[in-house]
Amino acid sequence: MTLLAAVASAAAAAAIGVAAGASAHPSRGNGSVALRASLTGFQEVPSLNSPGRASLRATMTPSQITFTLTYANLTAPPTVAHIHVGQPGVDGGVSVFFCGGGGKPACPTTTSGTVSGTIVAADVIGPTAQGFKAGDLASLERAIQAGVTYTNMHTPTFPNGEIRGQISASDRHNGQ
Ligand SMILES: [Cu+2]
Repeated sequence: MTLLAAVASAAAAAAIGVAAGASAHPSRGNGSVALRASLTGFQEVPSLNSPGRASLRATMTPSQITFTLTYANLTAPPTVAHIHVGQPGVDGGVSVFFCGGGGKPACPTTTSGTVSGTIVAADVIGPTAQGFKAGDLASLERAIQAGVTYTNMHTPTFPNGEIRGQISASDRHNGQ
């Protein structure tokens, strides 16, 4: 390779690098947002006395939410775990399921366990009564960013929800 060819090659590589960078999300690294929630009975509406606890850890990008929900000491195996749209202290409608409905697998049959998976636009069912259309992941993600979504887990003991936690979002380049 001549010197000129080497210079041209390096310039081409640099141009490709710039193009690749430009195609990513401009100001937020890879565009991922770390989500967290800590679920307790006290955060249910009204507050409940449950020994159950859970921790949600998730990573949100414009196209999907990957999640791990780790829970312990529920009074019975969970029937459903999902995300609702609602501000703290208010019950809202369901948007997407982690388990027990909405096309997701059944929840574990144990009172302590882990549920993990990925949510995409097709998993979003609403809540239509609150103006969230089925399949509209972008609107759900805006609600999550605004702090007006929560996760809860239901059991036969507490069919309206045994433990609940508001979801908080923080922008991180590595998603953790
Ligand atoms: Cu619920």
